[in-house]
Amino acid sequence: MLHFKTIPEDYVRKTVQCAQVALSCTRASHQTAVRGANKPAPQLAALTPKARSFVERSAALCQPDHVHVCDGSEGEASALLHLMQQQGTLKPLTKYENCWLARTDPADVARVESRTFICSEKERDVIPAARLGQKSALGNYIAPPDYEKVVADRFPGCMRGRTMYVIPFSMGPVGSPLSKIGIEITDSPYVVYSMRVMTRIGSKVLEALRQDETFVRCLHSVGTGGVPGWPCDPQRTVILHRPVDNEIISYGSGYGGNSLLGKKCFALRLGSVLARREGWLAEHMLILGITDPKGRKRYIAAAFPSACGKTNLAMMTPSLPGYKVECVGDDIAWMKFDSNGVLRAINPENGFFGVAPGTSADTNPIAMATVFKNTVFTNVAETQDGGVWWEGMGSAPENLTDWKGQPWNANKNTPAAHPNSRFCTPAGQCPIIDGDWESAEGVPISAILLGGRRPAGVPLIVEARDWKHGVFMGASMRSEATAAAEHSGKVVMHDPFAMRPFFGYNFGDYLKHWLSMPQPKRQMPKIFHVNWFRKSDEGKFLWPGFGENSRVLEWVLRRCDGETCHQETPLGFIPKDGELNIKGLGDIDMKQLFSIPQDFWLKEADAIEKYFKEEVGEDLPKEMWDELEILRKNVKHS
Ligand code: OXD
Ligand code: MN
Repeated sequence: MLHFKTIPEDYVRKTVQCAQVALSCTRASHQTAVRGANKPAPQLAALTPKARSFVERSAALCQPDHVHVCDGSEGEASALLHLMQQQGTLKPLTKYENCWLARTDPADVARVESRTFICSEKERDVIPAARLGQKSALGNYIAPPDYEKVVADRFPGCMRGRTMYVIPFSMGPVGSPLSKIGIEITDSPYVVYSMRVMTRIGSKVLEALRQDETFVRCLHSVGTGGVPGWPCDPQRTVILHRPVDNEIISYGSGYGGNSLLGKKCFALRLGSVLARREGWLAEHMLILGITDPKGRKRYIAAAFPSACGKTNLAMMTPSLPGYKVECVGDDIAWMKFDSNGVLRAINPENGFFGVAPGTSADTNPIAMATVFKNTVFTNVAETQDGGVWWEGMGSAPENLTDWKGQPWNANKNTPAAHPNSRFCTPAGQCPIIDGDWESAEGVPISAILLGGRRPAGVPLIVEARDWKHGVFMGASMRSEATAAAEHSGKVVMHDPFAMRPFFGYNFGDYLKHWLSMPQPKRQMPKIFHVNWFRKSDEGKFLWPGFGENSRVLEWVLRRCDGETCHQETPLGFIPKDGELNIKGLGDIDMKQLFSIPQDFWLKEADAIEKYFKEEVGEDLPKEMWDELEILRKNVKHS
């Protein structure tokens, strides 16, 4: 809980009762109204008592000049855009409709995992037994007194001279039984505008709050420092989560993953805790619908680490004739078994915060058809005619301005767009958005894919023998590091369930939660591990990927239908010879693509054992040790 004991009461009254707040640039829609001492400003009167108390305490702590409760209207959005242009945060991209370019401080470009903490009374609530008191690869723990201190060192008075925005937001369609509500308080108009894209915000959420007062408290400040137009405090950035109090506090960064608190902080870290408590799953997964040539539609959820192609798969244009893919979400899935035993998923988000580099008319034509209106681009390169460019989009136009605002010199070997540059775009304008993407009950999931970037040793697709084996596949996932966080180099990292940066609680308990899912009368989705990224000894990709991945999905669907198009291997089931449709693909080295090198897999089993022992220890469910032994035995006898 936030304690604001040192802030004088009359300050709260002054700020909150008298400062009906205003986007300083608009007069018409947001006039400052000075009210009588006992009357709350109308905006604050719209808040439920708990929400109001959160706002009042935050105002007392941060001491903003104004408080503005966001209504989510178009007028408010235009006022924010106007303000951000004045402040130098955004510039219009005149080539497109309602598109904007933001350049961050070069020190504020990615999620900061090393400064992201989960707070709980007991360290073991957060960190598996093997790493208690030490650095853990599966999350950072912060004790309650340290948490309080971090807040006390950063927040008092941090919004002086600024407006404090109050954003009521819903993760998931407003009113769905699977959705949850949060209130983010921030001093960043960029965050407000982006939250408006990425979540559902405003009056309709306040209305829903009146039915059920529960919400997650999210407090964010960009802090002081940074460059003109992009205030931030990279040296002192910190992202805190306190699940027991439904609280998230973030300081010092405006970058999406650290500041749009509905996304990673709420939907995954706090979400995973809520999901465990309430018996559902909050996962780092895309959701797609796929219709086969017979017109049967199924939904698939898929977990890949950041920047491994989730958006591409979610918006895939299938190369196989007669197939159609539709997108429900590209990053996060909240899934719950319904009363008929069907696993139902919603995308809690309302937009795509996608990695721009690598997105092109070849790799993701649907994303290209989505992002050139109503979008905020961050840290991409700018073309002379008011457009954008990034590596992988096609050949570079003349006279580019790079992501730092400098003329780009192709010979200098620095990227024009930052590798983690992003588009933030409304999901509803995706041309293949699924008809049921906002369905209150969620879409039924038939299969779950897990995967990562594995240049060596790991076959294109392997089906888990059963749920337990699938959980082991998730627990032992590894992938090459990408630019989405502050890691460097191409090191292959363990990233269980693609959730490594996003666990809200002890990973051993997370696995137990997954293992508890099968119950009588539940229809368990099949689980598969995929790897689009295997390379030949010469360093060439063995599989074309992108739209051709529909061939792999076709096999997945056939397996879901119970076809015996599989064969057993030491790792699980792979397509029987001739059963993966590669017609028309030319030269595909299926032998290498599906080979299971014994020495590689014995080493992999050792690496998994080391990881389990050193990172999890006695919190690892016994079932995982059993599965590891099965793997090792199978590989030895292969
Ligand atoms: C993301 C990430 O932004 O995973 O989705 O980093
Ligand atoms: Mn992600």
